[in-house]
Amino acid sequence: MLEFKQGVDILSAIGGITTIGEAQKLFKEQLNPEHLQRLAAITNQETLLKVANAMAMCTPDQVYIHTGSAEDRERVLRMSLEKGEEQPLPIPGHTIHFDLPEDQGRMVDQTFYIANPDEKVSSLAKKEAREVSHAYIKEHMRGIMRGKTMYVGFYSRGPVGAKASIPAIEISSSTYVMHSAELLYRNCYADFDAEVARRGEFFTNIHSEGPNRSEDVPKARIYMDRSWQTTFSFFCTYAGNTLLMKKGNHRFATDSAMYRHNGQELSEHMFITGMTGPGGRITYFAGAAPSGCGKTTTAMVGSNFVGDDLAQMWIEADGSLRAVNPEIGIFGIIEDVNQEGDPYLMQCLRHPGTEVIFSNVLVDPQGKPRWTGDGEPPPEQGVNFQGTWTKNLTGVPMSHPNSRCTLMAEAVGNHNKKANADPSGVIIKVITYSGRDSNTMPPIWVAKNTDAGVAIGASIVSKATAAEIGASGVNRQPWANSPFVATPLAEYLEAQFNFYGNPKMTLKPIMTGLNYFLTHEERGGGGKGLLGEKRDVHVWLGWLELFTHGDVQAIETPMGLIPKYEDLRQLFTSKINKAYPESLYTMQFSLYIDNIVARIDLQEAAWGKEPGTSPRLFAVYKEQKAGLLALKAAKGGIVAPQAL
Ligand code: SPV
Ligand code: MN
Repeated sequence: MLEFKQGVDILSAIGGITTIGEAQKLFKEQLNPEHLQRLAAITNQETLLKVANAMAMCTPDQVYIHTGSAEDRERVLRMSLEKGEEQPLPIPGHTIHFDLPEDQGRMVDQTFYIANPDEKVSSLAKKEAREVSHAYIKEHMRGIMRGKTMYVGFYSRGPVGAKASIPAIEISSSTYVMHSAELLYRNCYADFDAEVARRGEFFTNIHSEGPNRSEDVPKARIYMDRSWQTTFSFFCTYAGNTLLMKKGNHRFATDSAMYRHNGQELSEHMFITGMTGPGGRITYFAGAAPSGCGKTTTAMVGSNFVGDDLAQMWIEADGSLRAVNPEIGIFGIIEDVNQEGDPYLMQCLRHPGTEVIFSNVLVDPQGKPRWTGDGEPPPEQGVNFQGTWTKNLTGVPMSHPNSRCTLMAEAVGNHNKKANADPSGVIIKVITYSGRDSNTMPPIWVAKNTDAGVAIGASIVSKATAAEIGASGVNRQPWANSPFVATPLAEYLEAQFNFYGNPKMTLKPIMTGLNYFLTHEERGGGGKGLLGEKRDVHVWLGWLELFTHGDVQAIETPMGLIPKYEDLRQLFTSKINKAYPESLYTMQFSLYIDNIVARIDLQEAAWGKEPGTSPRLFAVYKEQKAGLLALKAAKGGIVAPQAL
């Protein structure tokens, strides 16, 4: 259980400002008249105290209130180029930013939840006692912005006025971080007060890169003070560690859903995208996948792409499941993005017309950004996050596997800007969960009921990802959200059952598993590597679109419903003009019963160690396992879909 506003408020304890009078005095002393006037538009006292205490703690030379205007955006970009946090590239509006070599992904080992005594956190997360964090932040963040400008922006995580949108303050001395914030989030300077009043909460984020030296990275920390909904981040620049409106606040949004709106809201690590079906209907999907498992690619396959990373969901009065995207931009992994798989994104990355920040890619001598899997022959040489790179450096990739591109979603050809701006959200009819699994689950399966759907989310496993420093092996990744769930997993599981099982949700989505990573080697194929390719996703999503409207039927199996061959064959032809032999279907959709049972056993054992896990989850596993074992007794260890 998390208690809000409990324990020492570290920010105000270090800043020392407790009254609005003291805050106003500080603003008058330190802000120039223009920025003082800008700040006067914000009247919420708690907000002003956060800003004042951040100033008092970090002691910047100047304070810049970012209103989100075109002039402010240009100014921050110019500052970024002057400081060297970004460098211009030949295509107008394109820049390159390098993070330090030690700061190329989320620093899991240096990321902590600040905890009060007796506060339990997830078995997959790290916590630190409040007084320890307090002392560390005091030691390193006091005066950290001396000689620098502090930028302060007021944002909304979601369309202004949407039920599940939450306002947030971003404070940083990094122009790269503020530039990214403007591409990824809605500046809501003018609406901030009203939004805080409507939602009854807001998040605060304070970051400084400090001197930006490799030698300081071991001292870097990413702290989430959940009780006070405030993040502290220092000695790093990688956006996953610094732009804490993204994953830092996603963690707080998860807390808000769990402890303030349990059974009514969920905050998920999910894309949102719409697929066009017969008659031009648009069906919206929300899908979870661990970092680096094709989430952005899946989202982009939609005809009406909304978001690629996060979803704020709630149950609307009409009984539907609604979702908004807290973001307006993409901070996407760029490796393997190429013309064939990602034509919309490539248009933005290779042609003028879009503001793009490339990070940690290679820049060739002509100034062209290059990355592994971009579909062109590698250059002879260039400069990357480690310095000079040449083609004959064996075993050293030209770009970091977690290199990224940052751009506004509206630049992408299939983005539905209107849907992403609508405070009513979109109605979600399909929920998908994916992992990275070479041998067990088929490309698609549909849960028979919502409890079985919750179990699919609870059971995601994935190979390690480049987005996390030091990660290796195969990890459990419940809902692909576990890196961002602070709360004990059993409590989070309960919130999932409460949400999808809520009788108020009368228009329930179908809940499905997706797996793009089956290999020839594991499924008895004659070839090498993956059984499918990126564009097959059009078919998988297309089938789900039809199924949710009752336009195709499915085959029942003990672990859920799977498609019929003929329906898929037709979709392969109509959607991507590709032959789909029945032998491939059989390899993809046969039940490898021992593998599936082993997967269930692994999940049962892992969840069995989480105190208080709902018996509803074990009931699903038990029923599936019994069904699978009976099927094995009747038909053998590998059961082809045609035999069902
Ligand atoms: C992810 O890794 O899931 C991302 C990028 O979306 S980060 O901001 O690093 O979390
Ligand atoms: Mn993500």
